[in-house]
Amino acid sequence: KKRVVSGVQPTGSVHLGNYLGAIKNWVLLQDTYETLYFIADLHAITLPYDAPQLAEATRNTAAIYLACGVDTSKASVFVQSHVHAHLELMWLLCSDTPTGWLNRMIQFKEKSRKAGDENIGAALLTYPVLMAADILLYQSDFVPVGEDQMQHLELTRELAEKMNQLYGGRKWKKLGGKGGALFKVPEALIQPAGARVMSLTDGLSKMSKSAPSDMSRINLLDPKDVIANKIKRCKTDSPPGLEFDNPERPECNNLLSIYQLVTGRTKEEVALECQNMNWGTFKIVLTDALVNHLRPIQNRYEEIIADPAYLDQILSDGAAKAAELAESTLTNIYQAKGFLRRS
Ligand code: AQP
Repeated sequence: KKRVVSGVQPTGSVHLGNYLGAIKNWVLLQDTYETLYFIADLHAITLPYDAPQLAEATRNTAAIYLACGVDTSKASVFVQSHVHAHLELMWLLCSDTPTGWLNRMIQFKEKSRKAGDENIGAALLTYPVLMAADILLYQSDFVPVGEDQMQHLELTRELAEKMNQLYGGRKWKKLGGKGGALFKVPEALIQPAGARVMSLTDGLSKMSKSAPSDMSRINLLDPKDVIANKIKRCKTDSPPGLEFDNPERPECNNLLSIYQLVTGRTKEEVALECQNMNWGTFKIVLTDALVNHLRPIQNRYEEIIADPAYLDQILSDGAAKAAELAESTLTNIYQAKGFLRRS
């Protein structure tokens, strides 16, 4: 089976964008691919964060994966920091990553501008190298990525090629290795259309954990009345009827897309159903659809979080499995970079 690796950061609460853009697709992928889904806690510390909350947020995010349907009989679920190989490989990759590549990253430029100079740790700059390590460590074939992560995946691919060229093949063989490529060059697994969920208060920005207003997102664990209130107050417009794909009506397109994704209907069906609806009616329909879709997830989440021993076991099994898969890549890269072998 081809291998897929992905993760979500335990920063803030998981929202509808993370779910529709990532976790919901993971559940489909686990039937076809060998899948590894991690909670990206090491990535979560690249911007100022709240240390006393990190452990709990990590557990909660793991529980959300399971509640959304990630099945540990098919997928490995683990905490990134529990598999030390991620950090080791990152350092080994860092020495061959030109800082110019990192300075070019749009996300680095944007996040550092927002955070202010004094808050930018070196980890924000090296974040894409850790992401490359997450992927290359497992010789992943595919990485499900949204548009926002395409540039980082491209850097991962360039880095894999560079490492293969610098240290792989005959050079590796001379050092006692098997030769050939050290790293598989991963491909992007393009997300299904419509999976970019936009903010409820601005149809041109993506729904995001770090947006200051909670009114801009639906969190997966929001209770019914909170969802109803957020939808009631979300940004709309005045033209009659509702339609997809009108660039003048980004909020309308976003809310219809959300409706389509949570009801599982086709775009044509939704377009037909909503073409003559007014906002008042649609908001009630959308709220019901969201509440109904999220209720079973929220119920499962409550069961999982109430049983810490079960969750601990899953995370421990997942980390053991991942560490085993990671070991051979790590051994190979230490050897190819000329390190003295541990006896
Ligand atoms: N709005 C979104 N629509 C679709 N997919 C989204 N993702 C995030 N926002 C949307 C996808 O969720 C996965 C995990 O994201 P992450 O936790 O690594 O961080 P992120 O991409 O930075 O997500 P956030 O929630 O928006 O956090 P901040 O506010 O920190 O930027 C990824 O697959 C991502 O594509």
